[in-house]
Amino acid sequence: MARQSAKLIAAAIGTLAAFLAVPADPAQASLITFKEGISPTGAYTAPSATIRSDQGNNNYGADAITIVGKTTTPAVLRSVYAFDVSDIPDGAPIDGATLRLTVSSSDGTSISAPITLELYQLSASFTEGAGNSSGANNGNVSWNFRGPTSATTWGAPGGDFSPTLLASITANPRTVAPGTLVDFVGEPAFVSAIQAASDANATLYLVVKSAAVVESANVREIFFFASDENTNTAYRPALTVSYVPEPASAAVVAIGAIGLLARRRRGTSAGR
Ligand SMILES: [Ca+2]
Ligand SMILES: [Ca+2]
Repeated sequence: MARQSAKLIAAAIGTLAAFLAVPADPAQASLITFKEGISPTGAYTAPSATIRSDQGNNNYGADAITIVGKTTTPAVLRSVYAFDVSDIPDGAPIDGATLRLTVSSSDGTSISAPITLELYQLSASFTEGAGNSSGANNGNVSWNFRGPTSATTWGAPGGDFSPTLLASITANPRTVAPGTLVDFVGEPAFVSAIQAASDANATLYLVVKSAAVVESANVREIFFFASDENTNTAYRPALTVSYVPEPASAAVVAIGAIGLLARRRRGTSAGR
C-alpha cells in the first residue's frame, strides 16, 4: 500500500511537472460573455441607454432599443453601455474583446450609404435610469446629465470619452436587416481598457457614436439596436472577452485534479 502511494505521488509529480513545462497557449484562451439577464449569471445587469442632443435632459434607460446616428432636425444620437467585468479571473491576461450589438430594425428614411460607427471609452460613470421610449427628465443618463441627478452633468454634453478609438464598424442604416450582428472587434486599446477595468474589478463604460464627419453632416442616418431591456434576450448587447488562464491558477487546478484522482484511486482500492 505504501509502495502504491509512493507510485501515485511520483506519477502526480510527473504529471504536474509535464503540465507546468507546457507554455500558455493563446489558442487555449477562455471566453467570458457579459450580457444582461444571461451571462455570467441570470442576475447580471449591463445598463445601456440612448442619449440625444435634441432632448438633452431626457433619459431613455428602460427603452427596448438604443439609437445611434443623426437626424436632420438636426440631432445627434449616441448610445452608452456599462459592463461590470469583475467576473474575469483576477490577474488573467486579456487577449481579445468584442462588443456585439444586434440591429432591431433598419431605417427607411436614412441615407443609403456606408456609415462608420465608432466605439470609445467613457471617462465617467453614468446611471441608467428608467425613462421609456418617450424619454423622461429624471436626472439619469442623458445628453446633458450622467446621473443620478441633474446636478451631475457630463463635463461636455454628449458624454466624456477618451479620444482613443477602441473599435469601429461600417454598415448601411437603410438596408441593414433586423437581426444583423454588428461586432466591434477590439483594437489593442479596447483590450487594454478591459484589462484595466478587470484589474480594478470595475465597470467599463462605453459609448457608440457615428464618426465625427457624419455627426456634422446634414444627412439622416439612424441605427436601431436592441438594448439590455429588449425582450428578445438573444439580441441584447454582449461583451465577450478572451483571456488566458493564469499559469499559477492553472497549476492550482492541476494539483486539485491530481488530488481528486488520488482520492478516487484510493477509494477504488479500498473497495476491492
Ligand atoms: Ca437595464
Ligand atoms: Ca437600458
